[in-house]
Amino acid sequence: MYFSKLFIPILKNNPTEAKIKSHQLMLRVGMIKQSSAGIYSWLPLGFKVMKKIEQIVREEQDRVGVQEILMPTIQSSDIWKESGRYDDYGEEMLRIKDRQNREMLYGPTNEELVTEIFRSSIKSYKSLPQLLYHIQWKFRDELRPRFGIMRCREFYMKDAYSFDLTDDDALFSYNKFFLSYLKTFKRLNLSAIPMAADTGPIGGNLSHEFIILAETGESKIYTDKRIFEVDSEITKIEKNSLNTLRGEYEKYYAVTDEKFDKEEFEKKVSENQRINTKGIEVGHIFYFGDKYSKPMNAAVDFNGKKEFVKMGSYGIGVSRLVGAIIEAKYDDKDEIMKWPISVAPYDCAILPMINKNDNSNLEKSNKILEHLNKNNIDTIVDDTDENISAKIKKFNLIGIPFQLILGKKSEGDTFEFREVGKETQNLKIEEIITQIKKAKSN
Ligand code: 5CA
Repeated sequence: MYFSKLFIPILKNNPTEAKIKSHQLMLRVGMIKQSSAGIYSWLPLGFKVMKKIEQIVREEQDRVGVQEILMPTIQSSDIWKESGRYDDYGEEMLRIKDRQNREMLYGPTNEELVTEIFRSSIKSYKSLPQLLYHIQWKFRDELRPRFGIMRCREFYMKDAYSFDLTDDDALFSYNKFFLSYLKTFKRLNLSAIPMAADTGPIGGNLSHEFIILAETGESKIYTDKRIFEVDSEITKIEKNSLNTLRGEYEKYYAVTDEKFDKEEFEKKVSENQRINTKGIEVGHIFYFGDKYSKPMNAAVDFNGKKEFVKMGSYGIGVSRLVGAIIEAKYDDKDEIMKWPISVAPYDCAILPMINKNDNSNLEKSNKILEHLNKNNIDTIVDDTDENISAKIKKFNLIGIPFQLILGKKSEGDTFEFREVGKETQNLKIEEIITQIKKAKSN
């Protein structure tokens, strides 16, 4: 792929309207474009990253047996009246009328719709558990949309829903998602910590937010720093091991603002272990029993007895994660971004020094490009006539993890090559391929 042919509208300077680094960088390198307050178009670079995140989220849901569906963005108000949330949800809900004057809405979340789908087909406890998810746009008319795609009005979310017969089974489902979230965030190269959280308009009494620490985050958190050392490695999904895993985290005090109790914090956490900072909520899981199944009459037959199913819901902010990764990885002082290779828009950038009357480096680039592509290394060539230091500066911002520089130092069959932010090496093409492949397989 050639840079000059791509739609990557780079800005010379940081846009002044952006207050945090992820918002600045996303506008600066042309990942997104605002279309109205809190609503964005995703341009090729940003969209590529988001799609890769989405795919990792999907694979980790599939791996634990959650079934993918796709529900619409527009919902009927009827089911929300049944659950009682139509009035409760307030002004955050975008309400629409169709030409028949029917009250519709743009879904801010899907508990009602998925319950309606479930109750229309599942009648026996033998079909339980049912675990369903979709990845779909949501709309919340936030009072103060800000920080770009971090708190916006239209955003992309993975939301999953579990249906079980008993509380005990439902907690097993909850713990299953708990583990799968730890794995998902690990694959995204993020350290996201589960913290006891408030349930807000979703409801229920058990809930965890998955938080990554960041000064620019909007969630205040209070935690024991030993929680960062808990080992999340569990391979078998069994009831006991899952209970133990969640227990390992719950040993340590870790809560969000609404759950904070100063006395408890000071009693449970010694002064030198206390962390009181801010974080970004990238996921949120809830257990709410029969909060929706009862008013909406979603029940199964259990040996002749009618049982309302026990439900939970599990969200990941797929679009927010793009910004969250930038907050975690971007060094805005030196203006260096490095995407984790699992979500990078390209694996490698070839940066040739191009002189007016000499096309040789561009020709070399084409050959290397072909070679890398054959090895499934997604590569971009900067074929513009900018000077080499401008190209390096630009690609340090774009954050492609590997750079192959065709300048003075690349001679014969060795090339100047580096992982962004690390020392430059002189390597043969085969060595370069091995290094990139190794990074991709980790
Ligand atoms: N139905 C439940 C779980 S599926 C639910 O809606 N949970 S939520 O409200 O916590 O949202 C899930 C995730 O979506 C959050 O953890 C956050 O990462 C993301 N999110 C929520 N609101 C916004 C927003 N305004 N902008 C960007 N991402 C958001």
